[in-house]
Amino acid sequence: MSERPYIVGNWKMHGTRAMLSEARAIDRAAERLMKVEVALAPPFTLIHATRKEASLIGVGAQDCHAAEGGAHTGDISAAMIKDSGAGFVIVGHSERRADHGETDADVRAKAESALSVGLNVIVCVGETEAQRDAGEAEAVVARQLEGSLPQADGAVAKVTVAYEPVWAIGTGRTPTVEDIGAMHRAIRAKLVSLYGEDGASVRILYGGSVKPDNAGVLLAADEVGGALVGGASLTAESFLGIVAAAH
Ligand code: G2H
Repeated sequence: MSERPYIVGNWKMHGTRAMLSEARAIDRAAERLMKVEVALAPPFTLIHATRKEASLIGVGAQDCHAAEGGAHTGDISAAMIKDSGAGFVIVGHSERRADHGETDADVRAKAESALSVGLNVIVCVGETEAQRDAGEAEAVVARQLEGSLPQADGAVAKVTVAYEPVWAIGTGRTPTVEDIGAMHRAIRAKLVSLYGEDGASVRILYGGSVKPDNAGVLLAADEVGGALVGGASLTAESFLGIVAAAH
């Protein structure tokens, strides 16, 4: 596993060009924080400009279509994302699974399309509150990993997994460090069973209400290789607070 924690900001459907100043400030600080790998996933409309403004951090997209191109009004292909300057794409975020009915098979197809054009992928998984209450959290996540992870040759080297319990997203609630550790260990075991020993090197991020004041504790949980950050990535000040906690 890479030694450096990976902290990724997911701006979701936030941001106009006025927010590029935040990306610039994050990029400037990243120069001083080389022990952490920092990346932002702005909306599609800001990928190119963010890449131009920020030269040190990674820049990625929040989704892609699985097809190479064609009659898919409003969609964006992996090749277009790569062409706009991105280096990775997030796939299978629970908001996409819920808002757009994306299945594990859809997520896998998107991931494989992204890999085929040379992008890295962050594959998101996570249980709902009802599934956790029913004691099904690990089984649900295992099923999502089995169905969503790309299987193409060499995929393992380009994949990051983000564990985001749906009930912790944007709610201010987080699992305990013990629960995060237990889930991340279960994800690690599944990665090794799916990918063989290379699965031991895949980074597993935690996501869901990560803030500057809880990041240190959450990032210290077992097998946590970084964080996928939503709300707290929207200003340089709070995002850099998380980056500093990972340093
Ligand atoms: C989880 C996370 C970022 P937030 O979706 O992907 O969002 O940090 O706002 O809970």
